[in-house]
Amino acid sequence: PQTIRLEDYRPSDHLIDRVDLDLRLSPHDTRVTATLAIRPNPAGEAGAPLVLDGDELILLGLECDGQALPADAFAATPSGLTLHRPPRRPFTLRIETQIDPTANTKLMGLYRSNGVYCTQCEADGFRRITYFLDRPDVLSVYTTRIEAGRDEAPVLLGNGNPGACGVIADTDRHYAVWHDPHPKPAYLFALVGGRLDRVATRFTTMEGRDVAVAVYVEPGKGPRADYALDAVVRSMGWDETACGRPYDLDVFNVVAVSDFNMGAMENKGLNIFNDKYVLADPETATDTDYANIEAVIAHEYFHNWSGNRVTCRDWFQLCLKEGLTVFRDQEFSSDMRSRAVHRIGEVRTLRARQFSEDAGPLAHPVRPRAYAEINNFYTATVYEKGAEIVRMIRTLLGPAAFRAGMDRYFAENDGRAATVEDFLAAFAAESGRDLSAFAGWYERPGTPRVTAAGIYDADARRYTLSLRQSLPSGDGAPLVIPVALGLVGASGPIEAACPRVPDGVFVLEATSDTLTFEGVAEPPVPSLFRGFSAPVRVEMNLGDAERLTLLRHDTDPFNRWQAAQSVAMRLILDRAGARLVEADEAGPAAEAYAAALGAFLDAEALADPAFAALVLALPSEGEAANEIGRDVDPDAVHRARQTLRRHLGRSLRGRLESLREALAQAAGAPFSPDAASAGRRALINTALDLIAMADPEAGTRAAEAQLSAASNMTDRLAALAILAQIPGKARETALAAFGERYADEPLVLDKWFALQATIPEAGTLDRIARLRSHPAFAMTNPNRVRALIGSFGLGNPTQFARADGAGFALLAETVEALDRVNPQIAAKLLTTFGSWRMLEPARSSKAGEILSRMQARPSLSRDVADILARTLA
Ligand code: HT7
Ligand code: ZN
Repeated sequence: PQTIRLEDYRPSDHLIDRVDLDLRLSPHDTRVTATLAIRPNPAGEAGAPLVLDGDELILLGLECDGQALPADAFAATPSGLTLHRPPRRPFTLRIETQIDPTANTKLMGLYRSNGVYCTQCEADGFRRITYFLDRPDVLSVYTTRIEAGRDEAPVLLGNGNPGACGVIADTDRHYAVWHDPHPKPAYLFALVGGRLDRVATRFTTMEGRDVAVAVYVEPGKGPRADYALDAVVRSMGWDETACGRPYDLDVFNVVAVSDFNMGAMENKGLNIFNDKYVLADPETATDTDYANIEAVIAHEYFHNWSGNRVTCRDWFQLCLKEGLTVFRDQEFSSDMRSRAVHRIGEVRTLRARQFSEDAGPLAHPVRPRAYAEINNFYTATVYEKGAEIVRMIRTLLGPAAFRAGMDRYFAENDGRAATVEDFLAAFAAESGRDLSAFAGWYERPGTPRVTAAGIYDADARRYTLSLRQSLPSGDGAPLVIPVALGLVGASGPIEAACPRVPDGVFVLEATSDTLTFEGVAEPPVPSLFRGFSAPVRVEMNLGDAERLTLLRHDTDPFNRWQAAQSVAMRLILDRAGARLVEADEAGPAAEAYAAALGAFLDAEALADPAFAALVLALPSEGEAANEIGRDVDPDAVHRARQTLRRHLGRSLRGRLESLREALAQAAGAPFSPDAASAGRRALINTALDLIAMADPEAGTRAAEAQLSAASNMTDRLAALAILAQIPGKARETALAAFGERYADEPLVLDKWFALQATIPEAGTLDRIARLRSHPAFAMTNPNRVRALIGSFGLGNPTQFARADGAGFALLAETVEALDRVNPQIAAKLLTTFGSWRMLEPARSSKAGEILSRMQARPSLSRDVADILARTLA
């Protein structure tokens, strides 16, 4: 496939100022008439042909300034329309195309989800609706007329503000016109038509604009949209008060559909969502679902400024909108919930998804320099590491200069398609800082490593800390790394002087540097990268006792949690490395760790249950594998982690049982999804999980009791997850009952599929084979595929990477079958092979064989071929 390179960027030779669309919706034969006001771009090449993008289009008609074009004036194929000699002045092109939304299983362009017409145009789906300059630096004002059967699609929605609407005389059809005054790239175009229920409210902006806010969902699901609607209103308020960004249309609509490739889409004034990120009630949604809904609703809404008002010049700049908007939604969620707890969650996600991506064959810079298929670059690196870069800018500049830089960025680039350079220039101008060395974060793939070493001179009361940075790619200038740090002693934080650490932040700009702290009265433990101030791996030779000092006394909650994680990680790695068997004793280091956790729980668990639940949770098997880095035996990692869990459960059992009792009383009724209540449930369920590890019989009884008494999905699913880990009749009975109870609840069935796919037992492969034939399983529904097969690849390391290769084979078969239906989701599934080279030789050679066999198959999609080529490179 053709490679597109950043260095080849050229402005478009033509611009399209206005787009008038007329769409006559019909299940198999939708007619689209696009009237485009085109003019030569002064910044492009004069007299160049007009080359419009298309994808699987049928051209029915073409006129230029009202005249049919002679056959030799143009060339049309399903994938493009070229006018060889377009007028060298403004002109109007009228194009009629025919499309089949029902046959569109790729879910890009116009398609039908459960009978609802909807669109997905980012990154390049608009060209599946009409021929167009489908690139983000061509901005146009759109007017859209949508026509459909009144019965089939009583609700017709478009971008912008509503205009005329009415019935079409003597027919069963009606129409609605929408006008969006804000120029936008084609990827932000959207329409929806269908039978939908509406929940609505109003919001008055800081500028006094009265906005009608609505959420549309499938009939009967209205009550499940209340939480999302409330999240929209809170997002609108937050963007005003925290960032000074008001909304700019008279309506803001959100629509939830069941078949959707990603989480949601920020189309101007008409956000389209995966059901999963809208629908919630206590019976069907977990606390995590509620938190995700809040975050994704906010994310898409915040794009209205970071992405829509200021868009991207080209797709290499994707992080400009995605990294920034993730940062903005993280800040929002931190303000709505516990900042410390949220930060820990962000970092767990980053490490699980982005660090592993950065360590494998799919590693790429936050701003890639080349791509074959842009849909494969909606990655954790662009999103999550992109957000960390924005966070580092704030840490370096401080909140005031950061806010001024953001304001300047929005003001200078409003209505423009911008670049990363425009973004950095705004902060440089406001702060007076040269950010050119910092820009390396956008260009260099791989997770930097910072190695620290300290020497304490008791006589001089001096502590010397040296820091050294290195990147996997080795060569190149050092990065600019903000290191938030402090010192902690046996009895609490240590105040010590170091002028190079103003406001607790040192900026590491050289490959190595040394800091000297004076007036240090006792041996300190350094608390480095507080709040995870940079996306790096930190290496320091600290003993468990020193780390547990941080757990006890650090003022930074993130590093308190990190300290417990580091001790647990070392215990897991030591066991996995020695390939100890399960029966082996946990050992004195594990005893000390459990004792420290016990003391921590006694002192703090009831005051902050959410934080306590995180401190109790061990690093995942995936994280441990990443830490090992080579020759990984997933079975050894699994056994090591299980042994530590069992040991914790046994050591802390009494405390965990008392905590469950105390918290259950505090939890009370009715259910509320707020962060404090969710935190109590998190600790109750973490405690039960450890108790069940220590005593599976007692755990089974308690989980069964919780399952039948639970008033909400969080507690019910947690109990089921615990039962699912314990082989036997109780598990099978519980799984069957749950499946029956929620047979008509697709989002709950997804949880049920996912839970079974992640059982770490040999029988899981057969179980998945059975579930693939379950009537509710469908390749056409991305959520279902992600639930069953994606969860298997990502969340079941011992079975996915089975020594006999059967797990890899199952994944590969699914990718091949899915590639014919939805290549984008197939390619995403294939990324689960990203860590294959890290496995021990027998397993990695099995994976390599299966991947090579797939590569030899004819007619792979560009999406899958691209991931395969990079995974095998
Ligand atoms: N900006 C949106 C990206 C997106 C997308 C990309 C490719 C294919 C399908 C898609 N659906 C949504 C989502 C976001 O990050 O806000
Ligand atoms: Zn986004």
